[in-house]
Amino acid sequence: MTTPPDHTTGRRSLPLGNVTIDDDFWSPRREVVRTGTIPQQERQLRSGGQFEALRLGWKPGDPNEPHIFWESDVAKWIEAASYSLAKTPDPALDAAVDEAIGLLAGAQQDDGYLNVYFTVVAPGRRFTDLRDTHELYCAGHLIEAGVAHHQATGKTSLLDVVRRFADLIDREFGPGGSAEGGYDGHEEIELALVKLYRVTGERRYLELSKRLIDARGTQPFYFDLEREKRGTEGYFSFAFPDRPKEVQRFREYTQSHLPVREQSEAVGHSVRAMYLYTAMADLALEYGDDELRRACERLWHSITEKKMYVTGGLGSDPSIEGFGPDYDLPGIGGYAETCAAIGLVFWSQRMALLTGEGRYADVMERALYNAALSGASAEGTHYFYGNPLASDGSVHRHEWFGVACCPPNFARLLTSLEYYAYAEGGNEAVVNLFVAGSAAFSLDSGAVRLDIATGYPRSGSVSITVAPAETASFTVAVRVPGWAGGEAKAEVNGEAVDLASAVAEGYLRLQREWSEGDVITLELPLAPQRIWANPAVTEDIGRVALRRGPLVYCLEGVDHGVPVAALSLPRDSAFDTEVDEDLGIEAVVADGFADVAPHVGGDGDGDGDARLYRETPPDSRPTRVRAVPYFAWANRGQSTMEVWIRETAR
Ligand code: FUB
Ligand code: ZN
Repeated sequence: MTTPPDHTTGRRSLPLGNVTIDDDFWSPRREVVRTGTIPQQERQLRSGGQFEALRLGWKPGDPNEPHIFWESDVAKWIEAASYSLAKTPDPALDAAVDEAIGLLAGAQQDDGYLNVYFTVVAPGRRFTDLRDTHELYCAGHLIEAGVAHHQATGKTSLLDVVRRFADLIDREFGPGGSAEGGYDGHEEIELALVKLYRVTGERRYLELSKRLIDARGTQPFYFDLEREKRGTEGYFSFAFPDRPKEVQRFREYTQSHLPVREQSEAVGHSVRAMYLYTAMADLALEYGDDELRRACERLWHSITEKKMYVTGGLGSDPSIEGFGPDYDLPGIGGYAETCAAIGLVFWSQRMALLTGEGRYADVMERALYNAALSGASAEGTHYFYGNPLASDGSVHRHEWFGVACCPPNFARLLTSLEYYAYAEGGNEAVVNLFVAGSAAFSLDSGAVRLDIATGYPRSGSVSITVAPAETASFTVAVRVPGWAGGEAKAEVNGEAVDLASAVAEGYLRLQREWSEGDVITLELPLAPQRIWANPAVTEDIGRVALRRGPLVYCLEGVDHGVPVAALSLPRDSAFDTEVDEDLGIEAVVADGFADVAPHVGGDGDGDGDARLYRETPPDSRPTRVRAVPYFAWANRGQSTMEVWIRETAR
């Protein structure tokens, strides 16, 4: 296992091998990914042609033309499989990964170039349509896979391949290169190059990332220049026929309307935005670049105060798979792509590392436990692309997609949860997520292990046993989630800690001399909470959402005899919790009402008044309203669903 060299400033996440996860909530889900999701995705990639295309055998006229995204699907699968292999040896999976890497190596051209589409479908057109054709997006995913595979297995087979490709890109996008001054239409490679730098120590990869970031949005606009040079509109003109007329909108679509350092409002395609902002935060940390950091902070404000669903979902406008105007957060008809929530997990983690502020990890937790986790079914083989906050009953997960970005993204997130749970920096061990298991830190004062016991998120009790190699003075920083709202309690070795003075920037910072066996306990309040949206979100006026700890809840028709739109919850009704045996987690229940058509004749036979309009109000019948965690919805058949519940005064 290779540990990234220490040439970063501030905090960094722990290497995967330093973290063990043995957790009632996450371990079964990760096992499902290992035994169900990863094999299913391998089958899809084989039967769909993604593996086969790498043999470069496709010829004009053949069916199943290799698609411009395909390497990214294979790469994300390799990345997920690598993380899985790092934890659980599996010779068959290892062999399948080696086979895929062998195919990639075979598809690589002598000069290092690696992209099937531009090798067999559109040869001679490399780097001529950066805006649309995802060349650098695929390259970025390949680089991430190469880094993950090397870190997980110690092998360099894929790392060597992607380094040669990155070297070519460095040349082509550098002075005198064919794409000098260019950058990608779908950001991804920028964050990947930072990873490549960290694993190789080669600074030119970091500098290339910064060049791509700084070129973006400068004038003259590169995408205009390349179009003039090319003489055609670009690969996606069939999907965006109005693009030539909506110049600003489509510059925003790729976040290339302004230099990134001048951007303040999150606009355009939300997955692209997340990958871009992640790289900006990475670079802000690596270079100590305050201007980039301030841009990240402004964009953060734009998203979390005006554009983020309560689940951590992003993107309300399906026509661009991206952000709508401020406060535009429709339920039905919204988008909230799984990849965007995963991207928000990435960016939040980087912001937490950059700033040391817990509010960023709060959002990471929100996106992880809700909008990202809903992306796959309980059995790990069906997926959501969009994760809407309401459904008329027509929404369900799919086995695969023509553009299959979300499924392997989900797999790589769950298999690399280790990276998000902890961080270290200087003499501080940081706990960001509450996941049972252990974590080994290398602090200035020496080695320290933390053993975490918790039933989170089903229970709010977290016990952290501190085990330094020898008694030493250092800080353990434990995130106290913002949602705990001052109700959290903590003890060290049974003695109460005054959180009012010990919590700074969202972390309980315990600096003292620690000895083996010292125990920190944190008690987080898990009583269900009501949440209301700013009335500027007009769709949510008169509605309330429910949260229990990090989990946002929703109503599903399957739990009620009526469509969920008929249900309402009085503002003062008390909550109970009960275990949902099917879902294996607490449901929240309360007394509410169901609006039904009045009985005809009052004979109680259940026949409703079928007239479309009437002069009398509907019957509002007392009913038990039952909410389940959003991530778990659509696992019990198709039915209606709502996160934002109609609220009544009484
Ligand atoms: O374009 C590549 C990926 O496909 C995007 O990130 C997703 O939004 C989907 O369009
Ligand atoms: Zn996706």
